[in-house]
Amino acid sequence: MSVSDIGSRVPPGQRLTTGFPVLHHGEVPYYEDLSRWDLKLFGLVEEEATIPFDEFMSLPRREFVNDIHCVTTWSKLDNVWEGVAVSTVMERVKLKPEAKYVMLHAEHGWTTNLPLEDFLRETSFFGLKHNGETLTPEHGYPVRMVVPHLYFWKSAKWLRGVEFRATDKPGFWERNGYHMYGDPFLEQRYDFD
Ligand SMILES: Nc1nc2c(c(=O)[nH]1)N[C@H]1C(S)=C(S)[C@@H](COP(=O)(O)O)O[C@H]1N2
Ligand SMILES: [Mo]
Repeated sequence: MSVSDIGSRVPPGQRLTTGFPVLHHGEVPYYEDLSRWDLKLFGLVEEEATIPFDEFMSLPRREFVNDIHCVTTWSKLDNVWEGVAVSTVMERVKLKPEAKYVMLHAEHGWTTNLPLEDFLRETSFFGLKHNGETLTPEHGYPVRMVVPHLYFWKSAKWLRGVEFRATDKPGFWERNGYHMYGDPFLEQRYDFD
């Protein structure tokens, strides 16, 4: 790959890292009993669904390759993930027509918001492995959302719920000054950007 190709993949104000920094608010959850883990699909759906851990682990998986961009200015190219496609999980629910936004709910009540169409994009997925290794607790084990076309804070670690909503509502960082959408190529870092 030429240097100019790499240049077009790195959004303004970002620099490359080959490491995998760990960033979050609050405590890393260490699960002792995953039989109590589940993923809830709720809100504007005909019937809410709960997917228990064993069932989620047996869903068909795919490889996804992407670049990730953290609002704190690091970008990491060529990540290889194993994950479950959003379309696979969405087979469990039927959306009501009013559903236009998604709130992702993580452990400890952490949340982040995004438009439904960005959640449904073919490049968004439920991540289980990164570069060949099962996610570490620090990076979101057992399941994290990955939405690579938005700043990485939208990629909720320790995901436990997906809520379908008619209206947008700020999640944790969005209430604390971050942008409601967060396109890295438009440098939508803070709410005034
Ligand atoms: N549950 C949860 N998910 C989260 C966060 C968090 O605080 N809690 N932080 C976000 C932020 S700000 C970033 S940059 C990425 C960092 O992911 P990483 O630690 O795997 O690099 O996770 C995102 N997902
Ligand atoms: Mo972040």
